[in-house]
Amino acid sequence: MSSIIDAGFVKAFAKLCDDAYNKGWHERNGGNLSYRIKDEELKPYLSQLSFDGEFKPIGVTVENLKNEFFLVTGSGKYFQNVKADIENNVAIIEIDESGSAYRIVWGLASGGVPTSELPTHLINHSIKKEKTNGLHRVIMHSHPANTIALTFVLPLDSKVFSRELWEMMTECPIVFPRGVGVLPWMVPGSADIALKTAELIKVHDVIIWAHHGVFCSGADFDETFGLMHTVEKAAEILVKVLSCGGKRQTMSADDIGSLSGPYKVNINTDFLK
Ligand code: 2HA
Ligand code: ZN
Repeated sequence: MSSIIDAGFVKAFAKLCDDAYNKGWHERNGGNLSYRIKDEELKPYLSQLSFDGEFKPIGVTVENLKNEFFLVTGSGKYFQNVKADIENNVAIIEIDESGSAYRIVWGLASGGVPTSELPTHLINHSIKKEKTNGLHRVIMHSHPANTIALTFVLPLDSKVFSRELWEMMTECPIVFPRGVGVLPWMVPGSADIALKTAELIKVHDVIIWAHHGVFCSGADFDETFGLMHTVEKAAEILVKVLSCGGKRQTMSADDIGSLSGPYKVNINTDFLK
């Protein structure tokens, strides 16, 4: 039987870590990634998991995630190392029957615990599972430089950020039609950042944490990486535009709104006023 290391979802997880590291979004142990594994993906490998570990409290209750399995990066682990040594840098965790505790069933072979942002990831998975009827499975947190830079110069307002990023590239309103949510600086890994992010993720797929990074949700690895990439590229264009003395012309609110029909997306009209 083949090793779980060769499973398609494990390889895709490692590829995302490697690609995101190569983009420069994951210095040192920065960022974290989680994936809600499909039953049929895990089934062939159940005999390679170990179910004798103790359940530990998550710190929050995520009822609709009970008995689910997640592949998650380890706390203090580097994205840079995931591809070469997946077994020591990531873990598969199982959520218990109550949705309030987890245990490691595979990975972190030489010790360790899941990402410090685990409660944030799980609360937000819970909301996205409900809001997308189970479609969204990936949550990614990165430290992309241009998006972070903008949190020092733009007002920390979801509408302002959404409009500025949408205007930078015609694809943007199509790729993130609900816009981005923006939060002020908060302590990473805290209950407060988890709950405030959860409020915004009901509406948006992308949340910008001021002076820290980006938190985003998507259906699969390609889509989630692509979302992070699109946001960060728009931010890079805006940094260049501001460095060149600012906009001389741009897309109007009407231009942006006119993309909804042909591209069959529902662009957030609250942000077009
Ligand atoms: O180091 O990025 O937000 C992991 C993080 C915490
Ligand atoms: Zn971070």
